Amino acid sequence: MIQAVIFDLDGVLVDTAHYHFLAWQRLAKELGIHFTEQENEQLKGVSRMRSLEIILEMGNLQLSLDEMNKLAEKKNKWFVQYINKIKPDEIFPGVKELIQRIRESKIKVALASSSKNANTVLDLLHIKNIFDALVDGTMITHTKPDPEIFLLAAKKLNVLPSQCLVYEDAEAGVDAALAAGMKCVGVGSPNTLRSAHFVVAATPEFTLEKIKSIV
Ligand code: B16
Ligand code: MG
Repeated sequence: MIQAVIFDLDGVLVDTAHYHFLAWQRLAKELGIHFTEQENEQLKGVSRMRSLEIILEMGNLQLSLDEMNKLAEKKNKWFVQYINKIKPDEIFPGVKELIQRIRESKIKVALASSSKNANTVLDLLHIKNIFDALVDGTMITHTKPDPEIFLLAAKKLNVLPSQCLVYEDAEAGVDAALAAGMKCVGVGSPNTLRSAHFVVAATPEFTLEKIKSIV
């Protein structure tokens, strides 16, 4: 029986994944590297630095750590500019209601995002207080696909990993949930998320009734 549900943020609760893409694409363009939305799938869920490494590898570029830090900072500045315009109604339709129904049925709810900007996004969406626990990129050493982030969320909720269900839009996130020994709902395309236990096109499609039917 599922005792806790853990939500990823970018791409599961709100479309910040698109803003990450726009900021990385802008940086890639400056560096003369061609970078498509398809290639962006590899960046979802992984850390800022790892994302930059992947883009530099695509362009066969080798830079010093100092130069890389400056580029990562630049991308983050753009990303923060984009997300500062987020309004509370940008939360995906039906998501808030789903979280409320889960909580009413006494199942715990946590947020686990690799992003160091997760707190800002939660504030802008006015949803910080609907979670029993929060874990973000500032609290972990190893980013997804490492299971650390989800194991920490389970620990904070005081539940066993096997009693948790994770909602994830990233391949790296699905791998992290499975490595943590949790059940996983992939939100997005069955092609990219084929290792998840279930795949839906949008977060609320995996309803409370479906959560309760997991044995
Ligand atoms: P930041 P999630 C992840 O958030 C994003 O999917 C990923 O694209 C991003 O690189 C990562 O956060 C770090 O974000 O640069 O804001 O610290 O999907 O785990 O909620
Ligand atoms: Mg995500």
